[in-house]
Amino acid sequence: MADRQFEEGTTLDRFLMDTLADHPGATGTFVNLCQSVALAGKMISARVNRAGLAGMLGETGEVNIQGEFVQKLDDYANETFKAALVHRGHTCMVVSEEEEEPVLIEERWHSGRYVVTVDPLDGSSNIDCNATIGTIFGVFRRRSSEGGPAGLPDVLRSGRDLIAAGYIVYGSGTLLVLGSEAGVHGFTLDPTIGEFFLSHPNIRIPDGKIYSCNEAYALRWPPGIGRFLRSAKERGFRARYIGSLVADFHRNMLKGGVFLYPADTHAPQGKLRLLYEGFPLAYLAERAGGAATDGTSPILDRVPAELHERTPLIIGGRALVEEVTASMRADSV
Ligand code: AHM
Ligand code: MG
Repeated sequence: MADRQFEEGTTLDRFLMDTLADHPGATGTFVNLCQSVALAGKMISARVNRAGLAGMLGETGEVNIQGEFVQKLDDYANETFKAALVHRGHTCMVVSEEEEEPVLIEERWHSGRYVVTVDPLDGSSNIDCNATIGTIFGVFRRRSSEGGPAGLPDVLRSGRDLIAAGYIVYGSGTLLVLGSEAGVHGFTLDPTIGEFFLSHPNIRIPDGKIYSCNEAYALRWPPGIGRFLRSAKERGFRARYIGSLVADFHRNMLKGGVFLYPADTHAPQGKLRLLYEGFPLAYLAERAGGAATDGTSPILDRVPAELHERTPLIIGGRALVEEVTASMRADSV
């Protein structure tokens, strides 16, 4: 079905209904879930666009489970996502980068079919300077029986179990990229009418000569990363790094290249989170013909032992990810 052609300009709703038609017997619950995600995305986009005016810049004064200062917009995005997901009956469990524990779902919604992982506002250190930020999400089908509450085994599982993932970038425009078995497609928000329209059908990561990493940390990295970067420079690569994973990843999805956030001597497990960042983006990369590894094995083969588990992340075009991973493996033989 990934090869099916969708017409540019199609609304997100129409696209979802068309893909639903490919699944006779489907109940439309997944469509409802995607509509809830899109609604949350529109609300966050509106708030991001007038952040400087609405007194929404700066920190709340709280520190989150990751030990990072919570920005007011982090808080707003987290609350908005929770509100969009927990009262609709499609979702039995939400785990958020901003929440220590899974979000509590009322008993009457326990029958929900899906589990959602979300980084409500990725790249939030960029908020105050108007650089691109975004939301990242992943979707599992629950494996516990519907009716009772979901539990940790519904989310501490292989990334291969994801059935969909996506992100929303709040940049010069707002774009929702959705990956599922129907392929990876991008929808641009027309803010004048509040509707997402298909603008980037069937995204495939092209070959590209871009590397994206925080090279200020190079002295702390494994030598294999340094060898790759030297070779990339000799081959005429360009460096692009915003410091907002979702924005760096999105650019590389469209232009090719590789994003690297390796483990280092300060962060031996890496910085990025497996459930909220690694899994969803790895799912999208693979669906778009790319790859993602932790330097040893494919990200999607990992099984997190805890909600906020971190991971090194090498992600982007397949050939480049394989080249970096091979270079890192050479260090361990
Ligand atoms: P966040 O989810 O709290 O915003 O943190 C993750 C961000 C990523 O978006 C980005 O790739 C990385 O942290 C940047 O880290 P660094 O400043 O160390 O380069
Ligand atoms: Mg993040």
